[in-house]
Parts: sequence; structure tokens; C-alpha cells
Amino acid sequence: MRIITNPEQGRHDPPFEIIDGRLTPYHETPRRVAIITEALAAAGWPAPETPRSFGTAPLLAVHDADYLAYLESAYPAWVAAGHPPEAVVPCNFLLPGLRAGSRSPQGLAGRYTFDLSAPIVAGTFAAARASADAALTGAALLLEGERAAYALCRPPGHHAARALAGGYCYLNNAALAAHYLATADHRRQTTDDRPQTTDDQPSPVWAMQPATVAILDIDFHHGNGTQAIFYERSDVFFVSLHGDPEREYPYFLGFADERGTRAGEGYNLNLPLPAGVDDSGYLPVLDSALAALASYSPRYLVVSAGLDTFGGDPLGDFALTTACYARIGAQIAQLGLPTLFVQEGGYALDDLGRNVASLLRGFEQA
Ligand code: OKP
Ligand code: ZN
Repeated sequence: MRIITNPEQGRHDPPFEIIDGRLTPYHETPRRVAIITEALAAAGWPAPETPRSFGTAPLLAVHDADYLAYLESAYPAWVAAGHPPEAVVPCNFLLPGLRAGSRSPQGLAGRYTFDLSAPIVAGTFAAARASADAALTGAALLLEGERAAYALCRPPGHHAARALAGGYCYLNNAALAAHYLATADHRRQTTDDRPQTTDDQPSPVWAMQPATVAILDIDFHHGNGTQAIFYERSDVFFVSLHGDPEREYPYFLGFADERGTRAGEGYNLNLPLPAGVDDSGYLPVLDSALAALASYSPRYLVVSAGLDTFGGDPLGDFALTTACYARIGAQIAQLGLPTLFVQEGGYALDDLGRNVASLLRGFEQA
């Protein structure tokens, strides 16, 4: 298993976040990478590799140009306007019925952010690019024939949509990797033998055509950004197990009836779960997710690997154990697909390293 992480990721280190109205130290801290790196080293993995630089082109395939320009300029514009230097955080949001015109730092923040959990500091854009490069490098390794790679990304990505930051996420690392894999694979095949779904002929869910890439999102939180990016596409199948949005963040997406639209109808599967789910409740649902995934015959698998399903996690209400992650890894390995693990959440810092090691070891030893 190739392991990739970028020291530049550490430049994103916001001082605080606001959770349920309370100012709280930022959970998504650079220490997470140090903790995971140390645990992997202790478990015998070689030191992580530094990613290649992919530049802006792959980012533009998934994110809007005006959003990327905003992420890059937001902090200096904010400070130049005399706002507090701690971080860019919106106070107002561009909700339906309001107008998008304001180019002020506050107006732009409210337009390109959907919650209070995506503060922008001086190093945020550089760190987000570095994190995206780690995921894209992992994707490139799969195209070059590697069986598996682990991109130790942070900031994470699965809440970020085409032009929206939120939930600690700015650039959608897993989506960037999945799109890179899907399009490289399309280019590689001069004639695709597999029939494609079209808008004119929506496939019934019981007879779907293959997808090139599958994304399995096992973070505790629904990957609303990833879902949105691929919602109308049939080349990327998205399946997620997560806390029911009826009670959990991100609240406004992640329900079971979201199945994709147009060409993407049938290529999205949400499996919301109740509070307190333990190993024995989780693993059978994972099995059904993997069976659904296998039925799309994807050529590549991207795993949005969040470890905030752990029993001790401060942001999740599931009860998975460290041993469960090895079983999850082993189940994923049974698919036999070239697999890229992309780090998402996981905030139980005392156990995070062990849990990642368990997941990757379970995959490797299957
Ligand atoms: C990012 B990832 C709940 C506040 C939640 C944001 C959580 C972001 C999670 N009251 N704040 O999916 O691990
Ligand atoms: Zn999460």
C-alpha cells in the first residue's frame, strides 16, 4: 500500500470553530496527520511519500473557476477589508430568495460557504491544494497499476461541492480522484464496449449499466459534496453509510430517497443509520453497500475513509471498535478492485492512528 501525504497540508490550522453556537478549538487539526503517520510507522509501514503537483486543471474539472479564485483570494481580501485576522467566517448565507451580487469579503464568504465549519486562514488554499494533490497522486498510482494507495489528506473533502466549502472541506479530494480515474479510463478506451445510460433512456434501478468508478463513503457524516458533484453522472457510483441526516450533520442531504437524477438516476445510494450503531449493526449494512457497488462492475474504487464512526469520536454517535475497521478493510478488499483510500474525518485523537492502521491492515491482509 503506497501512502501519500503532503507537509504543506499543515498550513491550514484554524484557531476555532463554532459548534451549536459555542466557540470550540478546531477538531480538524494538523495533529491528526502526525498522529496517523506515527501510528502507521509504529505498525511497520514505510514513511509516506510526498505527492506530485497536478496544478489547476484537475481542480477545474470538479470545481468552478470562480470558487477556486475565491478560495485563493478570500483571506487577503478579508484582512485588507479590516476584518479580524483569525479566520474568514461568514455571518450571512446566500439562501434561496436572496441575491448573489455582493463582492464584499463577507458577501463572497456567505455565497461560497454553507456552514460555520469551514474557516479560511492564510494557508488554507495552499493546504487544500496539497491535500488534493495527495488524492490525485493516489489516483495516478492506481492508473499505473498499483493495487492500493492511501492518501492521508487534510483538510478533508467530502462536504465540498463544485462551488461550496463546509464541514472542514474546501476541495473535494475523493471527487477529484474519482473524476481523474473516470476520465483517464474513458480516454484510455478508444471504444467502450459497455452500453452507456442516456437521458432519453433512464435505466431502471434493477438493471443499471456499469459505472467506471465507485466511491464508498464510510465517514460518519454524509458526503453531501461528493454526492452533489456526481448526482447527474452514471460513470461514478456513490454509496454512503452515515448518521441519519434527520438527526445529524449535514442535515440537508443524505436521505435514503436520494438516488441520482437524469443520467445519474440509480447511481447514488444513501444508507442512513440510527444512533448507537455498533460493529454487529454496521457490518451487515456495509455488506449490502458492497454488494450494490459490485453490481455496477466499477474498474476503480475510491473510499472516503472517515474514522468518526468510532465509539469514542466527539463528532459521531456510532459505536464501532478498532477491530471493526480491520473487518471493514477486509470486506472492501474482497471486491478485488484497485482501491484508493482518501482520509476524511476522525477526531478521537487518542485512537485515530490505531483505527487507520486497523483499516489498512485489514485491507492488506485480506
Ligand atoms: C467533517 B467530516 C454538529 C457540528 C458539525 C461540522 C462537522 C464536519 C465533519 N453540531 N460540524 O465529515 O468528518
Ligand atoms: Zn465526518
